[in-house]
Amino acid sequence: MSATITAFERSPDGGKGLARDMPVRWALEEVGQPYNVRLLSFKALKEPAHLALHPFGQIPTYEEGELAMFESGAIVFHIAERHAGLLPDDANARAHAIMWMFAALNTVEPPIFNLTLTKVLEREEPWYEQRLRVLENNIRNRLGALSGRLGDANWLDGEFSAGDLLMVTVLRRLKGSGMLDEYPNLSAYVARGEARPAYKHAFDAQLAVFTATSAG
Ligand code: GTB
Repeated sequence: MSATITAFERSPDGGKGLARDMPVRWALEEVGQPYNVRLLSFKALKEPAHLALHPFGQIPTYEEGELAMFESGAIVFHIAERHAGLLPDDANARAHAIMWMFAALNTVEPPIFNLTLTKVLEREEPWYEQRLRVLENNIRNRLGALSGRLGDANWLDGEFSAGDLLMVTVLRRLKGSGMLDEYPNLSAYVARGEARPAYKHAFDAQLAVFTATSAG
């Protein structure tokens, strides 16, 4: 039975693939699993039917038979555990891939997310520019360390894994900021992720939702 995920009926990013259904779609494409998508309005996110699946009233969710889940990282992990292609068989290599999944979401994403929040919510504050510099510095600290670790490797730890999938997803949020361009190996890493056929299928699928809903 194909899984069903939820996504925005009309994503605020205009189809740039920044909403969190994107890593779930990408993971499903990587492991060759078909899926259905239930599109939700912002209003529907906070209605009882969806809150029963997701206590915080967000996307994405994942339903597969009796199983219902929320949290994109946990969903990607579940997909990676159930199907070959996103986690190595070797126990230590697998542990490393899982470590990179957490590093992406717990260590690299928070400073990037903070910058996004500040740009949206604190633009009018007198200390805005100062805060921006601090947040950008925090991000550069993470990017510098990540860049150093990646070096000239294609992926973070051997073969492409769910760790790379989430790291590329997180780094994509910096596109347009210019910061990623300061680290050519990270820019190339993101480009390698985006060049994967599974990524392209996932990206096109989420873009098609936006194109269809904005046409009418
Ligand atoms: N930790 C959760 C996860 O990883 O699944 C976070 C889920 C989450 O943040 N969902 C957001 C949501 O449903 C959408 S992805 N928000 C609606 C709400 O809270 O009411 C976050 C997001 C939204 C929009 C853009 N964008 O426009 O660029 C990017 C990312």
